[in-house]
Amino acid sequence: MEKSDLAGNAVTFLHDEGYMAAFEAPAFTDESMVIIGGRPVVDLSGDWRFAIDPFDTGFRQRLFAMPELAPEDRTAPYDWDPFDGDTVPVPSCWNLMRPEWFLYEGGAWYARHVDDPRPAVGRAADQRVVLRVGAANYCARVFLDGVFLGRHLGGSTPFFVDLTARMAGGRHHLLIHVENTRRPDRVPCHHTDWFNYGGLHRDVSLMVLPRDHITDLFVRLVPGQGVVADVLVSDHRRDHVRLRIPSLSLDAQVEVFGGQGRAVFDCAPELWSPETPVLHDVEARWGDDVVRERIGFRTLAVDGSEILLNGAPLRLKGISVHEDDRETGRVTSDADIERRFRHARDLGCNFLRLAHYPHHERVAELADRYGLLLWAEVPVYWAVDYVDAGTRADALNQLSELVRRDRNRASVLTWSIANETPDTDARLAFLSALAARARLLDDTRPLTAACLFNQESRKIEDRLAGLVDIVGINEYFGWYDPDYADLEAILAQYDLGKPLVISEMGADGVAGLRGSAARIFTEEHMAAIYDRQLAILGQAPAVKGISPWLLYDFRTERRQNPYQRGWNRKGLMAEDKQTRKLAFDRLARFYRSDWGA
Ligand code: GCB
Repeated sequence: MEKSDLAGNAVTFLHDEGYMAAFEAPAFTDESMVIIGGRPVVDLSGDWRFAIDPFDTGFRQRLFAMPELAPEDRTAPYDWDPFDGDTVPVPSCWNLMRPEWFLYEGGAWYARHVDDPRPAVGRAADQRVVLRVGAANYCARVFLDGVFLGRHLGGSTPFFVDLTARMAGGRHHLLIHVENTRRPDRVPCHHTDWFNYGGLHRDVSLMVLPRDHITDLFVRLVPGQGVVADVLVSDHRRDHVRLRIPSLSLDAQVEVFGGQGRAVFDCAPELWSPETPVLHDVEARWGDDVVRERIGFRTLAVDGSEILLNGAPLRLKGISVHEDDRETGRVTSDADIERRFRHARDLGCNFLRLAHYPHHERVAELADRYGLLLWAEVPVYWAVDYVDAGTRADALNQLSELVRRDRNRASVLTWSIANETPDTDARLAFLSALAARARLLDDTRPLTAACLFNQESRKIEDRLAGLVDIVGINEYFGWYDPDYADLEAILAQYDLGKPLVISEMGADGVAGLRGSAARIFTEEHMAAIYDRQLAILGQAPAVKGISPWLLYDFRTERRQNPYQRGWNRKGLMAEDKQTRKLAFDRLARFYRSDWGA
């Protein structure tokens, strides 16, 4: 019978189905986040050793703890060697690395050596080493030198692991187990309409920090107060952080005590807007540590049914986007993001809905620079388990990580807490907690969600609308729902007294499939739906924004008819991100009409 000495229990590991119990805690959460703030990082991108592990053999047999040996020096049999084998680049999605991994759902091991990045001499003892993983879908477990350090849940937000205690000079072995199993108690749950890419799909890096360092900085303009700065630091003693904003001639000391401090400065910075995306250099300095941010100051408010940016009513000319690429999956780049922005601009957009999970942090950084507004979202989508306490904690944490990561970005207009979720008491309690968390972490932005409308009464009766400031609805009249009269009725009866955004509308159309507008999946049919939709939406005073579904065709396992073949075809452009469908120009024309003026 098979044996494993590493497993510590010889043959019994074969009979132990509780083998994961030791790997569920501690959890890496938003509490361990550290703002990068322009500090240098050691980039761990590049080739890592990689092995899929569908049966969790690495855990069952504790192969993660194998000592490093050359293959010819090993004497005991083993099923996987963390020091040997295939490599894949990080970041990447394993699905696109090998055809046989395309639909792989389960666990996989990433491994590499890392050198202690602190200088060998001098003040190294005073410095901390923190691992930052940009995103790993969905659950990541981190091991250093064969020792389990903790796990993170959530596939689209960064997490941080303090390695200091285990990294005393020299070379170490870093292992990250990533697992993308869809489960009903996860966020999103096991059923979505986007591809379940697995892996370390964003950058992994090491940060070296002084022992005393700034962990967070949140600087924004608050109407009636001025510039408000919140600083979090790693120590609880009473001290001062120096804050400088040269463009405002501001050079001040912010008192910190108990790990935090707040200061309010009565000043009137030049304002950020999509037309004038002015950014200000902000610097916080505490002892040896310096954090630098570029921040746009603007005010946002919801007044009745208007969204006000710097006091002026705003009309959101938007487009929805997934973070998806034919070649790289969820892995994105500045070039990819900038191409997305160019196409949005070609449409005449000032707004992007980043569906349905937090996109790469570079999106908001670049949107700040280019002057685009963003809807940022967490994947509370469809049938999440609204009862399970662990699921709620996971959703709250993903929201916290998103808000804390991006709240300094002027481009982020609104946090979206849910998409098309059922109106139950459990869901309402779950989303009330999320709304409260978002408001606690950020006092400057309206909240939104894609709410449901009642098909019979043709009204938005979803109780979620009461929790948010901007009401979103996804509607597919002309496509899933036949009767445009229902859309007209929903708009005519809208009386919630809050801005209404059509967060999705659209239709599938196969690029190059031309024919009668009566035939579904043709470009003509898709364009005809846009024409009718835009004619109706353009007449509805309640509608303050539109973000049709969506810019590019995207991969999704559940769409398998001959027109789709694994792709959602509602893109205004094909998945090559070049070919425009007829509907592209229809939307571009609409955004340049009186409605968009
Ligand atoms: C929706 C969902 C979106 C889907 C889309 C569709 O309502 O929010 O995730 O991809 O419809 O294409 O059906």
